[in-house]
Amino acid sequence: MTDKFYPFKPHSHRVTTTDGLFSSAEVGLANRNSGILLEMLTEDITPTGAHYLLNHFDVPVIDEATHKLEFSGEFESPYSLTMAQIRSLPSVSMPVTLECAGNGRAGVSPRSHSMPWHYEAVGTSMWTGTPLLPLIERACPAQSVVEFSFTGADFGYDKGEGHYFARSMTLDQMQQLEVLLVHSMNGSPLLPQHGSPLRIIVPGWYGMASVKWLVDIKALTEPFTGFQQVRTYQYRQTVDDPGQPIQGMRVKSLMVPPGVPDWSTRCRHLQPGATTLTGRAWSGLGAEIKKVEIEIDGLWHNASVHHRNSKYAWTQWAFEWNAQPGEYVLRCRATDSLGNTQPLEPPWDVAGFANNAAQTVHVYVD
Ligand SMILES: Nc1nc2c(c(=O)[nH]1)N[C@H]1C(S)=C(S)[C@@H](COP(=O)(O)O)O[C@H]1N2
Ligand SMILES: [Mo]
Repeated sequence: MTDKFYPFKPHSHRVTTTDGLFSSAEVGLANRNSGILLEMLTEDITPTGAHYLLNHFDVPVIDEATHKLEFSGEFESPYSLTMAQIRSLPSVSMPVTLECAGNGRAGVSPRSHSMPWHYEAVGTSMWTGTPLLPLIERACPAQSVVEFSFTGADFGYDKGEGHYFARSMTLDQMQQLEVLLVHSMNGSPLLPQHGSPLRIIVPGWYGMASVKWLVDIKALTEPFTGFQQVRTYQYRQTVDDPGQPIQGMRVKSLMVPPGVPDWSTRCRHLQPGATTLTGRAWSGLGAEIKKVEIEIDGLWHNASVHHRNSKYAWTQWAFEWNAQPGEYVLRCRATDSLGNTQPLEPPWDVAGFANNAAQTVHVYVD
């Protein structure tokens, strides 16, 4: 549907950047799109029910018995696959950390009207499926093909444009990132909200690339111009800036908030003495975590960094703190193998994307 015939035009524009309290529409989004519980950062694999969720529109309910994946567009041998055929293909399981590009948006000021994440839009699952590239090659893309679009079954409106959620990638990108066609999460079939029965997982990139409820892979002879490719998920300095496409995750770390919370203020209370601060760190494009530092009372200390269990999974870190009575603002920041370190202040982006500023945790040692 084009903008011209869109009947809800007066209600279709997005509120521009805002500050202060969250709007009721933002709270509505937050109630649908839950985040990880930070205490689950102790686990290598996030329990499925605690993995964050980001759904733009409504969850489509798909019957796996009749679902088909189409290879369409400029292929010499287009074909389709049933779920039974997909499940019988060579199987690969890989732990992959996904993070939403909007994670941290609530910390960017003024912020854009969208999902108001604080820190919690991240998680790691054991994804099972089959490598995507051989399936694309089997359909024989025409010589003139430049990229491939991935379309989900979910339809909705943004900025007045009706569209199915869809993204694109080139063959080179898919090859470098070992993109998987996925039907299972942590050993069970995908849940409806995580893309049942079929999605892709794009390791190393922000989550928007990992299209859920996948119905179609199209070979294109021109770059894809779908809404989710060009009208959002771009780093923009101003609203008129065409922007730079968002791809790899920026280096980031999070800590399990130590101690126990106060129910209403969420401030943390801790007993004095030895306590282990721990959390996770990750980066994009398969880069390794080289260093995690913890700030206590204005001094930065090196945490110990454990080994990750896959090129695309987060790393655990830990630091022994002898907590003395007082009030503290703790921070953690990671550095990756490409030399990138988390900033202390949020990087600026019009839509509040990819805010990887160091997390702060306020604690009272009683
Ligand atoms: N079809 C479809 N795929 C989608 C989305 C969506 O709304 N529709 N959201 C994307 C975004 S922005 C993210 S961060 C991840 C979230 O995956 P999860 O909900 O399984 O954690 O899915 C991506 N794939
Ligand atoms: Mo996202």
